[in-house]
Amino acid sequence: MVGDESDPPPTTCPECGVGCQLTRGPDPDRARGRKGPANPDGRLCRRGATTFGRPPEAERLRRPRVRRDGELTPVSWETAMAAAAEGLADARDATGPDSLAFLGAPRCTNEENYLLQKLARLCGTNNVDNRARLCHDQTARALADRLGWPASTNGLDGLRSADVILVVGANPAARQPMAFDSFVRPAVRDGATLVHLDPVGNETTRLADVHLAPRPGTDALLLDHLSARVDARGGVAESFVADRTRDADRYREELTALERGDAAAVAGVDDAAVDRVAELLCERDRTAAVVGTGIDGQPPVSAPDALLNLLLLTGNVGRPGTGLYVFRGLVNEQGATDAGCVPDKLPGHVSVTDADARERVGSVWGVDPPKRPGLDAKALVGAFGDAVRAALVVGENPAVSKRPDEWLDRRLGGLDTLVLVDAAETATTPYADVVLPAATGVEKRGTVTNLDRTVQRVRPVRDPPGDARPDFEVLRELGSRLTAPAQFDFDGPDEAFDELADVSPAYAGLSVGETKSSRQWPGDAGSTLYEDGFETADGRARFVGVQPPVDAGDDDGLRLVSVGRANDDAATRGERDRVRIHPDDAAARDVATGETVAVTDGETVVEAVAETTDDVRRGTAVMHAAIADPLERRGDPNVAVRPLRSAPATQE
Ligand SMILES: Nc1nc2c(c(=O)[nH]1)N[C@H]1C(S)=C(S)[C@@H](COP(=O)(O)OP(=O)(O)OC[C@H]3O[C@@H](n4cnc5c(=O)[nH]c(N)nc54)[C@H](O)[C@@H]3O)O[C@H]1N2
Ligand SMILES: Nc1nc2c(c(=O)[nH]1)N[C@H]1C(S)=C(S)[C@@H](COP(=O)(O)OP(=O)(O)OC[C@H]3O[C@@H](n4cnc5c(=O)[nH]c(N)nc54)[C@H](O)[C@@H]3O)O[C@H]1N2
Ligand code: SF4
Ligand SMILES: [Mo]
Repeated sequence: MVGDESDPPPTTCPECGVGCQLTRGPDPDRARGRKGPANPDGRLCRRGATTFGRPPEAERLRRPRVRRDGELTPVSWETAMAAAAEGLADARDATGPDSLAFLGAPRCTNEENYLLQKLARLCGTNNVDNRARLCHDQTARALADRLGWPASTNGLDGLRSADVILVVGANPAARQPMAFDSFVRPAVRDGATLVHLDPVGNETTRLADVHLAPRPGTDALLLDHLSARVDARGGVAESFVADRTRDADRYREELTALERGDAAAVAGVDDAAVDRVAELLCERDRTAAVVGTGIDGQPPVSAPDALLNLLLLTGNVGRPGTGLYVFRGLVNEQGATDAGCVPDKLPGHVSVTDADARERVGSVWGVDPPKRPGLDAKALVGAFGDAVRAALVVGENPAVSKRPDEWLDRRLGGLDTLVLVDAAETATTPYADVVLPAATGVEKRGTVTNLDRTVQRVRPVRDPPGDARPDFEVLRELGSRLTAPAQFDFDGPDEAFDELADVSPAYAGLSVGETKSSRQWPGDAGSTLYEDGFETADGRARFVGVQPPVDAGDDDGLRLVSVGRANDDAATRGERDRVRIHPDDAAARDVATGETVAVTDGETVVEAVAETTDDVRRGTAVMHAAIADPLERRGDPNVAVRPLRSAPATQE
């Protein structure tokens, strides 16, 4: 790391998955950037620079509390830990280990995540997950199943040498600003072409040469269509496809059956623009793709699989300047899954159903982990009060949800014991039986893994308020109270990291010492994965078939697109309050910019300020997740937008 000797040592920004380096500066409220692999210029985005104020001082938890006579009452740590352990143990003893749920931790370190899943598994259950993971689940599964690892294939610096950067369902210019500014922007300045594939134009589109705005949910079709156009133009990387992939013939046959006009019409895009992108993919040597939350979760189709087909077909995997980047959200979303906070995966992404893997982990843990996969985060909350009787929730706020309030109230209220470890008071706190105050990412020690697999140090740059403690200490203590104490007898995070590296094939060979500078997993692969072969049984990457046709939706209504994250405390008021629609759709509904409108799915009504803009494709209504959530509950993507004018006093 670079910097003055007098500077406090750098830590990793806890605000997003980019993993910029920062430290304390002269102004206690402002973080100062330090050069790191993700922010080589040493700059920070606004969110990173203001991290010390998040969560706000006034909302921080300072004392452990236990519910007594209905009230959360301040108690000593000893009393709180005893109550937490007792509640979890009671449920396990009465209704079995699978009546426990362990949730959260992408805001926590690798070591904390390792302890959380070890605690779950030594308690006898694989019910451990976090919901942030689910936002990128299809992408991660496509990567793991077909290439080997559920992670970005290349390092961020690889984007600098891309000729085409295809951003799909993401807004990195606003959501991962330093990754965008440090790698995408300079690449474009040096001649790379940015293609944005998103129904909504956003900050990222401003730098794009081509914007394809498909109907929401039609990405798989559009991407298959692109592959068909590439194939028709003779742009297939034939020797790569022959030597390094399989099932290409079947896929290419299916592509020829795609009706060109139909595909473009269903996706609602201009076929000439599709041809332009196909031409770019054929003519330029290196294409890299960046994906966000918008491409994921479009069942029954898997858009990430279609994107991976396109990259494989054009030979754009396994070389610098190519590949698929998962632009994850929370600081340690990647690390949480690497460490095994996944209901069907042990540390290092090995399946819980793999007997050899269980035995290998069991030889370190003294007892084999359970073999039956657990429930995912969504299913676990859905089982609260039924099959699940007690939950340990570490840095997650399940009360903010797309589910109806009454449903949530019943679920969260239905647990016998809810133990919450959080840095701040949240909407979930009122349901808790035990609340434990946590130190945040700038107040603790360990490592986190960013969105390009770089493992970096977290160091305390200030003290936690009141009696708040690092999650590591809480989990270590719970582990020794609930399971074999020797299994949680870690001196500190470094020892836990060593054990993680020991049991995890992803982190094998990594030492804590190396993370002082920063190292990418796995092993010696360096920043570009799969240069010599894929991590699959036969070393080849598989094509998957063309996806079934999609229902493009109802053209009468507007299709709701939500952007951002409900829990984003930094979203500006303007961003949160708006519904953005195309001027034609506004005119058809007699809606003007700036006026208050009702957005409704027929049941729920949300008021918003209309903004008309041709950034938004016709037939869509774009809202921030903070206000769109209630509309997403029924799973009906169509909404109506109508003026909410109070009738004027004198009407003609
Ligand atoms: N400032 C700030 N930055 C953040 C966060 C924050 O709260 N504040 N949160 C972090 C977190 S946790 C996350 S997960 C990331 C999120 O990062 P992103 O996923 O980049 O966030 P969004 O802005 O919601 O972008 C999603 C995009 O998908 C598009 N989309 C929606 N439906 C479809 C579709 O069917 N097809 C296609 N192609 N696109 C579609 C939307 O129009 C939108 O532009 O941001 C991280 N960064
Ligand atoms: N309905 C709905 N659901 C969503 C989303 C949505 O927009 N709407 N967004 C999805 C996305 S993209 C994401 S990432 C998830 C986010 O969902 P959550 O992870 O639930 O959300 P956050 O509010 O970001 O973080 C949860 C808590 O972590 C605490 N925290 C911060 N640092 C630490 C720490 O070091 N230790 C501990 N113990 N706690 C800490 C914060 O105080 C905060 O209360 O939700 C997903 N689910
Ligand atoms: S881009 Fe992400 S990691 Fe970097 S400073 Fe901004 S919030 Fe922090
Ligand atoms: Mo996220």
